[in-house]
Formats: sequence, C-alpha cells, structure tokens
Amino acid sequence: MRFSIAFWHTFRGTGGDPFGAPTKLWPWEDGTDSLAMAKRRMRANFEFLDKLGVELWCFHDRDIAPEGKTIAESNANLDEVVALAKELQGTKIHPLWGTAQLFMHPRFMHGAATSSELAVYAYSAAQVKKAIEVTHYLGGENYVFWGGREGYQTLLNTDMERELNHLATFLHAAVGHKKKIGFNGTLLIEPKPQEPTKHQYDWDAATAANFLRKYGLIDEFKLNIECNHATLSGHSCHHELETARINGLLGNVDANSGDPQIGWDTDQFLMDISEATLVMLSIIKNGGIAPGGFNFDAKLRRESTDVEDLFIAHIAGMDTLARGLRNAAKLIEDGSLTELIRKRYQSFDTELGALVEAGKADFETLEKKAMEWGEPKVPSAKQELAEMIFQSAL
Ligand code: XLS
Ligand code: NI
Ligand code: NI
Repeated sequence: MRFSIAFWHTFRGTGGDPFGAPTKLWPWEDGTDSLAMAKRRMRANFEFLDKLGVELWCFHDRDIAPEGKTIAESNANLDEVVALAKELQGTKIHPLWGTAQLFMHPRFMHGAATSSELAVYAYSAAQVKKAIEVTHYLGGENYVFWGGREGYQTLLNTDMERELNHLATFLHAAVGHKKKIGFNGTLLIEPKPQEPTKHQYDWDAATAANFLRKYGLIDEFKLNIECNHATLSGHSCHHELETARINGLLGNVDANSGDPQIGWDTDQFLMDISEATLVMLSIIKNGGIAPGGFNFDAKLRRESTDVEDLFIAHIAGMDTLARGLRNAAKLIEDGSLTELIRKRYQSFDTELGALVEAGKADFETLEKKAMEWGEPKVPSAKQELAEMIFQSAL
C-alpha cells in the first residue's frame, strides 16, 4: 500500500489554531526549535515508523531542521539533521517525497516562484535546489511542489500572466537541476484551489494539467492529489483522481479528508470506507500508484492529545484504505458496475460508433443517419442501481 508518514503534521503539528494555543506537548519535545531538538524529533519519527511498520516518510526542509540566519546556515542545519536521518533510515526506509517549505516566513508573503520580488524568486530557487538534493541523498522517490502562496489575493495588483510565466521558468529550472544531479524521482504538483491565498494557481487537476501542457512541462511532472484539496475545489476526491489518471498524471495521493460542514483544509485522517473504496477504484484502474504512495497528510484533531492517538489515527487510516482496496477489488471482480457502464455506451460499439470514436464520422454522414433513425430512444442511466451495487460491496 506504500503508506507514508507526513513529518509536518505528525511531528510538527501542535494543535494550535487561530483561536488557541498548542495542545500537544509530546514527551520528546523540549519547547525549543534547536538543532538538538530537531535530532531528537527525528529519532522519534523513526521510532514511530518502526513501530507502525511503515517504510516511507515525507518532509519539508524546514520541518526537519531549524532555519538559520542565512541560506548557508540553514543548509548546514539541514545537512546535519539529514545525515542523522540517513543513518536512522537504514536499508529499508526512505522518503516517499521531499519538498521545500516556501510559505511560512514573511519573505514569502507574495509567493515564492510567483513573488513580485526577484530576490524571493532567487531565494526560493536556492531552497528548492537544496531540498531536491537532500531528497535525492536520502533516496527519495518523488519530489513535490505544493504552491504554498503561489496565487493571488486580488487581480487588481497582480500580473497573473507574468506570475504564471515565472512559475513555469522556475519549474523548468527545477527539472534542469534534477537532471543535472541525476535525481530520477518523479516531480509532482499538488493542486489546491485556495488557502492560504484566495486563488491558488494550481487550482485543481485540470488546471494543473493545462498549465503543464501550456509550458511544455507535461512529460516532466505528475500530480499529487489530496482528497481535502479536491473537496475544497468543489470536486470529489474520486473526480480529481480520475482526472489525473485519464491524463496519465496520477502520481501520488495525499490521503486525508475534509469535513462537509467546514470550508477549509481540515486535514483529517481518511476514515470513511466508502470514500476509500472510490479512491482505490481509481488506484486499481491506474495499475497501482508506485513510485507514488499514500501520504498521510493528516493531523490529529486539536483535542486529541495522547501519543496513543497518533498510532490510532495512522492505523485506522491504513485500515480504511486497505478495506477500500478490498471493496474495490470485490466490485471489479463482481463486474456488475463495469457491465452497467459497458451497456450504457453500447450504441458506440457498432460500425458507426467506431467511426465516430476514430474521428472519421463527418457531419454529413451523421445527419444522414439521424434522419434515417428519427427520434432517438434514450435508455435509463441506472444511477440508483449503480449506487446499490456500490453500497453492497462495502
Ligand atoms: C497543504 C499541503 C501541504 C503539502 C506539502 O495544504 O497539503 O501539506 O502536501 O507541502
Ligand atoms: Ni498535501
Ligand atoms: Ni493540504
């Protein structure tokens, strides 16, 4: 199943929210952001991975090591923690993906690659360069670009075309650097429609795919679909996975879920078996997800404060997806849904249908047929039957 622990939530999540102070005071934390603390936290991460039997993890550069006063100092801090991580990884464990955290510091308030300030663009390039290098060094299989603050708050002060051009040149430079250092991992874009900006440029899978095509990046990137981002964009996770899949872009899943009553990225663990079954239907159709995986980009609720809760959440997240896989396999083996869909389109399984699908039926030919056939007989879509078959598999 290629499960992965998200270091930022599991080891840097504090339970703080805009209305309240941190609630999680893990026993290994000493309340500082020192290098020594970063190392102790890294040991806790590997103890957790070991106890769960999970062999993949994901990180942002700034989650795992404290930022220094200069880029050189930050890089040195990162090198020190990464050396320890490499040692603790042993032979079995490695990152599913790494990424650069380009949104927390005030310098990124206008974005990173889409900032109006050239010095920020350059700073971001330096940070991504280093983050790709350490991901490569740790044996990471992928590298993710989630566009932190790549977006806008108002178009009145924004040159959207110029910002998107900058984003594309930035990503081309990342491809160049990846090749230069011999990193063979997949580069992924993680769509999200809004938050923190009002409009994030990588809105959804279709928007990201169009961006990649326009700028000649389509063969160099895949997509990391996050379920909660999907629902924020007004789609279902299944829709986003399918959009990525049919475009040959499904690369990874950030396995989490939102709350139907809350309109933001709540990053809850995916606990809904029906949702997990839909996710796994796409994964099976995709022929699996490797070299991607299921990253638990999910956090405990503010009110869940026991260390035990970290285990319960991840175990339940894994079990839910595993049950989803079993259900999806059952549905596919049973074949009723596939048959329902096949029947629905069977009018195209004809000589004329084949001509249409090959793009060889011109309007004259079709007009002649339409006149000959008269009023079409339109069959039922069988939605309730499809829903019944689906629910029966859960
Ligand atoms: C935020 C994103 C983030 C990415 C990694 O909403 O989900 O956590 O996965 O930068
Ligand atoms: Ni994510
Ligand atoms: Ni998210």
